[in-house]
Amino acid sequence: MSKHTNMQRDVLILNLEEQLEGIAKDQFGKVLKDCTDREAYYVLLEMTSRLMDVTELNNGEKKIYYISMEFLIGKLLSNNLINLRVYDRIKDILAKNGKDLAKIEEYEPEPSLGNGGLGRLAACFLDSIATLGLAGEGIGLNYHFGLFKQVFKDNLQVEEKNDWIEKNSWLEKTDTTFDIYFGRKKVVSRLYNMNIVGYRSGVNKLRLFDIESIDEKLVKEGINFDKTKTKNNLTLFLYPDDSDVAGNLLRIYQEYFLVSNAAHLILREQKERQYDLHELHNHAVIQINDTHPTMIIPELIRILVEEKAFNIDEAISVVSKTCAYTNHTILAEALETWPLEYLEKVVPQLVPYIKELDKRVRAKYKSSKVQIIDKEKKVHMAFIDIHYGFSVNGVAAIHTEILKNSELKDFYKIYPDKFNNKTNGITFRRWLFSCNSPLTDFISDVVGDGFKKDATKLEKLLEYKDDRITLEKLDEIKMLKKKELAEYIKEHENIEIDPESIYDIQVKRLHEYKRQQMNALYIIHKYLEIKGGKKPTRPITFIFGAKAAPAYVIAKDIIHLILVLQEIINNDKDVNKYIKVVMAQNYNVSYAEKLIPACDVSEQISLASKEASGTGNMKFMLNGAVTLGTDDGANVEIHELVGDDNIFIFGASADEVIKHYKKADYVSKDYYTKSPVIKEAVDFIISKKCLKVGHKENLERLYNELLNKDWFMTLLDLESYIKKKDEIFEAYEDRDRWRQMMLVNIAKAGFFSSDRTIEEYNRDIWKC
Ligand code: 7GP
Repeated sequence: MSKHTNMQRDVLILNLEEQLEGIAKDQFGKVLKDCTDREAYYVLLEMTSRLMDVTELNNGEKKIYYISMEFLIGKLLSNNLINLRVYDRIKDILAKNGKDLAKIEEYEPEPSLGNGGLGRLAACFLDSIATLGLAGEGIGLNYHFGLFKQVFKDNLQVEEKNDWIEKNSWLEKTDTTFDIYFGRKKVVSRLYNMNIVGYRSGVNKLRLFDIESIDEKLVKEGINFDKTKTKNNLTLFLYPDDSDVAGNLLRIYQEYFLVSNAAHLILREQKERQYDLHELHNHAVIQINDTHPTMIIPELIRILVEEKAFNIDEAISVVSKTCAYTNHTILAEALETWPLEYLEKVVPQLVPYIKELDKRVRAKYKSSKVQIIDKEKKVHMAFIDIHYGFSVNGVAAIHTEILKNSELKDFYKIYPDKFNNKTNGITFRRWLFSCNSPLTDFISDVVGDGFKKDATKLEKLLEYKDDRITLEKLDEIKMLKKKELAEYIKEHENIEIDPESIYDIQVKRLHEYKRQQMNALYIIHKYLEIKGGKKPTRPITFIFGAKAAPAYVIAKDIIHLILVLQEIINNDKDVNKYIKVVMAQNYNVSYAEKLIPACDVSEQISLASKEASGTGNMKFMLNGAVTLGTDDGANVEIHELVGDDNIFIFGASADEVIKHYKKADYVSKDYYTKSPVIKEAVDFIISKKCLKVGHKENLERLYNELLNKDWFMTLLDLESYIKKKDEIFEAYEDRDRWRQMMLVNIAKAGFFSSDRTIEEYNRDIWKC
């Protein structure tokens, strides 16, 4: 079989041009040259799918099942071409036919099957698992409209559905269907597959489950739909608005639908391979991506007991040896706890098993802090994972330490050996080779292309730290990418930006702890300085990209403030020569691929202790941006790697912040009253100027929030942020020094390859 597939593959690759012409003729009755870009996209889609179909499947005695409610995979065409090693040839053939791959790619719809970090990490992991030749699958849901599409109207975020599924796509409909029961209510699922091809390696599958009875017409306006019609709405959207009970229940329906399908699939595969289910842990390892898929634990136990004649002790034992849990956040509100009564409503068949798991914990441990079901009858999903999984990992060194020493301290005491750290990583195929080919090619010219398989080889660049030609070339590539971005922003946002200005970029989900509001306050400060006659040495372009959860009111108010500043500043002739503001609309993976290579200053300014890791920080560094950040998440490790001279760190430490929370002694108003600089910036939010273009309700709410609550301590760090930010902009003027910083950041980014992360998962947890 394998020799056969290899041969088929070689034949296809040898005749790429002929193949493409053949497909163009079949599908559109034209030669490739005459196809529109959209048609060319479908031709490439077919060609690439054929190539993947004849690439060998990764195989192994033990398989990894990475279960996640989110896989933020992004567009796939370029990435697949790179991993199949035909990218350059395809580009050449297209060029010969007067076509540009970048333009063709614009026609590929972006699947939006994730919110942010957690979902994008899952996608990077699938790429690395396949690349390392490990047999592993992602299991998730096929949301028809994914996460919403963001548009700005009247300086406010409006949510629309993102209709990403086309007739021809990477999705492959399979014959696999399962009956999934919610109590006595049944829905029929269907499995769709996507191929995930590794770099110079084999293929794995992403399994996406859908319901057969979906009704897209349920969506009325924007993203509003009847949340109670579960038989028809289960896979319409990712994360329904969970601000009401119906939203919460739907979320539980989705979670159970995911894990029950996963359990059926895994057990069916064990049977096909004729493995003894008592040995499940030797043939399968299930990585639970945050708490959302936690119900896989009681669900597997239930099936083993009710359908496979296990006794309960055996079932619990084997499942506990198979499941491992990753924690991605310490924000209390993000650690899921479901009212038992909700679970009783949605999945009554699981409740006796959850109660049994709880009973066993109670019999062993007296402390109320480790009980699965608490006094208010809420089920702590993470606690199920920790008690009944064999591994618990955080996603950056400092995050894992915080879990061990404060957030999950009581569990660490019981199970010290379960806890381990796996610092996140990113796939360099997407975040360097594909999004920044000029930089990739240049690095290959300088140090050879060994870094493409072993990212730590990037360190060889350090030998060129004082080489003027290398440094100038790096700068030239940055300028090229900045110009490309300026064109894109002109086209998509209708804002003109100056490639000679410093690009200061903050892109990530909108959340108070990430502190986009602090960045906005700096911009206000700068604006007022310029108005007062103090001009920056060089123009600065402040760029944001962020979606706010539809029900997260203050996050939407922060977007509003940024859009208001964009309008005021960009239209003010005295100021817009020096600063501009861009709030990118509908920030997603494709937009990130354009923004990141063009960035000078990477904003990573979360309140220390709150950002579990961050992965954008790694992408920026890899593309030669310099970080302005707090000692939080993976910034700490970036700081250690590049040293004090190549990063700009400010603000309170994680320890200080944790102490403030413990003592409850942070009062934002004190900072406001004491500092004229802070007061002036905060007051501007409700100034006449802002109220003229913005909405009173939103701006006043945000102002009051900052003054009277400020749970994520914006004002605590604002002064040191302003100081450091002025410093980094000044540092940019020492062009030689800045170029060296760029080089050091790129050279030290190798550690953050997700191939390294996955090797560690495999070495310590999966053992495949
Ligand atoms: C994110 C974390 O906020 C981010 O710091 C981390 O880099 C990323 O996961 C990957 O580990 N968390 C989420 O995106 C999320 O949804 C809630 O967490 C459970």
